[in-house]
Amino acid sequence: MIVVLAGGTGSVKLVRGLSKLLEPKDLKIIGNVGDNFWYHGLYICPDLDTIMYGLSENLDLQRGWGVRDDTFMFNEQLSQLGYENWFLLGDRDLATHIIRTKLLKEGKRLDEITKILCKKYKVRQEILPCTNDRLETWIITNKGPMHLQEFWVKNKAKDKVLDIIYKGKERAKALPKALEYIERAKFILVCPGNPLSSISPILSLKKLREALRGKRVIAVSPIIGKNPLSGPAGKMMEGLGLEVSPLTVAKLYSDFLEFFVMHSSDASLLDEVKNLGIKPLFEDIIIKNSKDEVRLSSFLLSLFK
Ligand code: FO1
Repeated sequence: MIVVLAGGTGSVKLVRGLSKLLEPKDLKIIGNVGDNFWYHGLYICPDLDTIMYGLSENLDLQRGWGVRDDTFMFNEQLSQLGYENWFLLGDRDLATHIIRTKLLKEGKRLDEITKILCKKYKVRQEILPCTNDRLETWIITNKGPMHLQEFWVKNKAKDKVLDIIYKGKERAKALPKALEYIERAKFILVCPGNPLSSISPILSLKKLREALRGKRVIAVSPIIGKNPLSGPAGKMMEGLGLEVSPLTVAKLYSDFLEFFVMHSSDASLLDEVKNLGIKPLFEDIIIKNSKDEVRLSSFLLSLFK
């Protein structure tokens, strides 16, 4: 059984690849909740939904989020009525948020709700939120603190990043089942998500990070050279005074990482990564289509045969 730590729109590609090579019971996904937020009275869980839609062939693969072939009448109507509409909720996608919010208001936990939604969407793999507690990624900028979605979607990442905090991390408890699966896993894969906003919220859960130490953990770099594969990782790293490089990611994960897969063009980092006590590997990590999803997934699986 393999556990995947997933966050952001890049993670779903590897999860989809692995799902084609493994029995559903052998693939457990622990999802980021740091970018969950309340919007117009609805509780939105973008990373959990992206995986759920990706595994049920409902994902809009072009955007990397939301439901394919969706329409945006609800959004247009909000705008016509003079309400904010900076976060696009597609008409089909809306059903997921309404059901989730209704179940939350009935007192169900986020892991229970995720299970119910996955069953409705006929997802056979288990998707777990990393915690049921409040854990939010906030960006401290020159314009003040703001939720990740406000920084990224509303303000288009134009503000200067001064710091990143994971609100609630001291009190949030890692989902016991997530810890159990990490313990039992043959290996744990850290997806090529933004290390600061998609993966670190998961790692900010003390027991979860501790559980990874001593386990076989492999990560795929979300950066090639100086360029993040997607999203605002570069801007965030620069804001925190970190070099935008796969090496920085290796350092961030160095207390638990066994293997780090980088793009073949980053081979010059071999010694520096080795010096961190991590085994460097070089591969074509660019995923352009479903063939690449399976190619990179089989490479990862072959390492633990
Ligand atoms: N990203 C955007 O850039 N603009 C949007 O309007 C937007 C809406 C949206 C709705 C549902 C959903 O599940 C994701 C959505 N995303 C949108 C993606 C999301 O903001 C981020 O890319 C993730 O949170 C990062 O993991």
